[in-house]
Amino acid sequence: MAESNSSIPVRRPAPVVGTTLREHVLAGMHAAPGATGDFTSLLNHISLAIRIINTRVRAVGLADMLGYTGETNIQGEEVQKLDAFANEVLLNVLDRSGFCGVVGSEELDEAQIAETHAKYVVLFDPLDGSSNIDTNVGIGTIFAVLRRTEPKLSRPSLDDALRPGRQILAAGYVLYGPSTVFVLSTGHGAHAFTLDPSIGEFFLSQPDIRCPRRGTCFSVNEGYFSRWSPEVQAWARWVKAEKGAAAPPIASAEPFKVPYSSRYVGSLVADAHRTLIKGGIFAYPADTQHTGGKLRLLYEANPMAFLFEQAGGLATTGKDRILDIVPTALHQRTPLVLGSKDDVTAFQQFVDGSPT
Ligand code: P6P
Repeated sequence: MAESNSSIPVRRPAPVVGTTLREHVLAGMHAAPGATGDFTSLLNHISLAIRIINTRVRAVGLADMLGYTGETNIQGEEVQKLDAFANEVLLNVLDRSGFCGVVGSEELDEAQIAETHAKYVVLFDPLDGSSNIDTNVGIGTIFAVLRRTEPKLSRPSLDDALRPGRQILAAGYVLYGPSTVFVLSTGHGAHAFTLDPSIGEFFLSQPDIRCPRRGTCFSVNEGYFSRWSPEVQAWARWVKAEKGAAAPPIASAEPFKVPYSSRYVGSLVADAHRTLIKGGIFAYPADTQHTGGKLRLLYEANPMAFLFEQAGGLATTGKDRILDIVPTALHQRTPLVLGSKDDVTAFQQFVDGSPT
């Protein structure tokens, strides 16, 4: 697949269920004039890394991969053996691809800057939700790809990575759940591929995912209720239809059905995937412990925001569009509210009272 030149109309064949991921990205390349095949090859390298990680995730209890390495990463989190393995696989495969000028990982203090004029930036969380590994709960890999602006005229630098998420070329996540599902967007819709482990191939299983305009489920860690702002607390009371809870001033033809159901796994990829497919809202707001939010902008919030917008959903800080944030640091954090248009808008009504 290649970056499509938005000024040239591209004819993309409608995705067909059963198509392999490889065929899907190739079709994108053929539909994009002037494609070099580099982007296609990069995505295929990412798919290879994911299939290697998946093999180890599926046997984590048998391959002495449970537990911790004894190290702590820049986030101040204990590094699980599987975190380190997934990180190493992605770094090695991307390095061998020769396409990455800059690589940023949740597990690396600093971005890796290539000596070449390679034209892509890849940012990833190699294994998100790893505190759930030992309890066999869904975990995932999240990544974003950007194209360096003038790859042949400049040497790679961190600035290539510190760009707003609206400039993302491709983003995806993999949920290692009952099946291994890879959700990918290259700017032409969001599509889910399911791994057939018997042949190690991803097959298109949910083309053109659309996040329902409104859902019936909210996903937030309510254990932190006392840490939230009064406005977020008011939203939390409303979604549960607590007595006397204020309703959002959202002008909506259809009244909201409250109380919502509550679902929270504590693994972003699992909570986000459910929200993308079923609708509703996921929120990790700022709180007194995480005054700038907990989730990382470049390799968690931005890829998720790109995918949700491609599927017709919204992704904000509770106030501002995630994809418009101009990053200032590789590991900066952000509040994240994503999901169905109406549900995210209702949240926003509580937080900033902005008119619809
Ligand atoms: P909490 C996992 O550690 C993670 O980074 C995300 O995957 C998840 O959404 C969030 O943190 C859970 O955080 O504070 O609710 O445990």
